[in-house]
Formats: sequence, structure tokens, C-alpha cells
Amino acid sequence: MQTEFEKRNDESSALTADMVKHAIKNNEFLLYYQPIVSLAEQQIKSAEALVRWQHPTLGIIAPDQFMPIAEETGLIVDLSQWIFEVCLQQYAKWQEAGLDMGLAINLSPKIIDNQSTLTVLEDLCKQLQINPANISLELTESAYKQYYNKKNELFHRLRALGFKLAIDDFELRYLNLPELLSLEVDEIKLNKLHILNLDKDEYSQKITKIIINIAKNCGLIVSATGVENLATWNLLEQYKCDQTQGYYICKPVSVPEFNKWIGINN
Ligand code: G
Ligand code: MN
Repeated sequence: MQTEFEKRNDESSALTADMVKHAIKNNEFLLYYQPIVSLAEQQIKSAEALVRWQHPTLGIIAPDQFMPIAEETGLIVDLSQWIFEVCLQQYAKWQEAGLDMGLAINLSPKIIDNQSTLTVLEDLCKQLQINPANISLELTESAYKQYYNKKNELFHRLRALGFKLAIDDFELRYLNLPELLSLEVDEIKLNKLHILNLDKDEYSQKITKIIINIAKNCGLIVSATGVENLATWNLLEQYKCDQTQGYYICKPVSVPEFNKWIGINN
């Protein structure tokens, strides 16, 4: 007999482009936010916007289930635009409420060389009076490698506009050291899989420690996602990691829950 989880997975793997298209029109996507906290001062530094699909019958669907469809079909352009609008509007509200933190947004590699992406981000920041220096754009290490080879200029332009850039799921797997040094980025986010195993696996400890040292020597901010317990927090503190994010601190949550966590009224 199938478990509930297996059934959900089967149903999710039957997701189609039409369903994604309909969901965009029908406003079925929503954003959760997860706090990113400094290890030394234990202060909130940023919130990462994380997209979810609230399907009327299937329930909450994770991005790894629908993003590949959105990317293959080009729907990612509309979906990304929706994400930018919603999270930047939310960020403007947090700024108004006096919250001193940044915002992290994940970028799909499929939209990074789309000129309108840059324009939308730039225009929204202007309209909402958001300083791009408070916005960190996250792209995975494999995507950086892909664009490094293509000598994409977009990163330079985004940075020229003042946005911060972060390499997500980083472990020096796709980029080599000279490539990392030549990239104009501000932050790396350690590969979550190693952080999830940090308290149990010696290899994950070794690689995490080495990568933190390298990245810090490159002058980069180092963040760890997937901190699920105190033992992992303590190890990251010992390794002098700068920022943490994970269920141990707070799960990705809706805006009202986020506001409650941070202690502000809606
Ligand atoms: O790197 P990326 O942007 O994919 O990472 C964010 C994802 O990691 C989100 O989907 C979020 O739900 C998940 N995540 C965040 N913290 C934790 C955690 O502590 N444990 C696990 N298993 N997943 C987490
Ligand atoms: Mn991310």
C-alpha cells in the first residue's frame, strides 16, 4: 500500500504545464518567508522569500515539484515576475514598520539572461523606494558556472544597480577557486545537505569547515541553511559561520506568522 507521502508524490509528478499556467492566473501561489539570523549577535539579518503552490485539492506543493515545469515551459518568466512583485511589496511594508533587515530572493537560471527581469526588479525597487543593497539575489553554484562560461554580463549589471549577489547551494563543486575569486558576489550559502548532516557526518563537518574558511578568506559572507538543532548551530559557531537559517530557528512561514515571530503587528 502507498503511504500518503508516496501518493502525494505520484500526484505531484503528474503536474502539467496547464495546471501551472492556471495556478498563476488563479493566484494559487504564495510566498513564505524564513528568517536568516546572525550567529554572533543572534539578530535577524534577512528574510528569504520561498514560493509554495497552494493547490485546491493537492495541498501545499514544494517548488522542486513545479519549478522544473515552469522552467521548461517558459512560465517561469511570469512566475518570477509575480514573486518579485509580491515579496518586494511585502518588504516595503516591513521597511515601513521599521524592520531593519534585508530580503533574499531566489533566481531561476532560466530568467537570469532575460532583460525584462532586470528591468522589473529595478523598477519595483524604484517604485517602492527600496535600496537594492538590501536585496540579495540567490543563484545556485551550478547556475553561476553555466553563466560564468557564457561570460554573462548580467551579474555585473545587477551589481552595478546595487543588488547583492549570493551563491546558493555552494560547495566548490562546479566553480573552481580562481572562478570564485573572479566572481563579483557578496555571499555564499552552504549546501543544505551538508548542514542537515553536520551533527552526524564527519565528511560534512570537514567540507563545511574548509568551505567556510575559503569563503571568509575571499571576503564573502557565509550563511548556512538547514540548521535543525543546537548541535549544528554550535558547530557552525565554532567554524565562525556568519549567518544561519533553518527549522531550529524558524521554519518558512506565512507573513502573519513571520510578523508574530519577529514581534510586530500586521
Ligand atoms: O537553497 P534553497 O533556496 O533551495 O533553500 C531553501 C529551502 O530549504 C526551502 O524550501 C526551505 O523550506 C528549506 N529549508 C530551510 N530550512 C530547512 C531546515 O532546517 N531543514 C530542511 N530539511 N529544509 C529546510
Ligand atoms: Mn535560497
